[in-house]
Amino acid sequence: MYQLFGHRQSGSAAVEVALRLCDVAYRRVDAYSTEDSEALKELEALNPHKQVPTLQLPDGSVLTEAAAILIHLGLAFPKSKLLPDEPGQRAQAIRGLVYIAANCYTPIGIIDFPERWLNDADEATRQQLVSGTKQRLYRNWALFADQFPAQPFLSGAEPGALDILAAVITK
Ligand SMILES: N[C@@H](CCC(=O)N[C@@H](CS)C(=O)NCC(=O)O)C(=O)O
Repeated sequence: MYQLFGHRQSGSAAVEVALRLCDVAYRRVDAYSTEDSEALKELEALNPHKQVPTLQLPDGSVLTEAAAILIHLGLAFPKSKLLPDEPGQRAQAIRGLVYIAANCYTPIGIIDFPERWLNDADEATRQQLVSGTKQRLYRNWALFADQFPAQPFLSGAEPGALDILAAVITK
């Protein structure tokens, strides 16, 4: 069975939606890096970043990185329609997933944990980093909207992994 390490209101929601579209059995383990628990120790053993989503596959192997997990599920379960069948559309969907991971998900990690990116900085300097990163994040979403038109969905005629990740990460 799949085992999804996740947390409410986090990026793991995208993987949970995808697992449901794949119609596979999974168990969700609630864990978050700042909340000490047995589940967190279990998560750290699988993913030293202690981040969610982390997905353990039925064969015991571990997948991290939301975009990679969604691409894997889309390829492994074509009937889920997570990825478009047509190669050109599929390439654009994969590009969009990687775009979100690189340009939108990463800045959120800086906004949530600015102290990880500045050694010995005072609060005012941290807030400056947070504010600059937020502006960059909004710009990156605006450029995403320009480059990935909905037709009517980002994934084409039906909603897919790109729609799911965009919906979750914008929230
Ligand atoms: N590169 C990872 C980022 C995952 C991530 O930042 N997850 C957040 C929750 S949305 C998290 O676990 N944050 C806790 C931490 O970084 O300590 C991905 O693309 O999946």
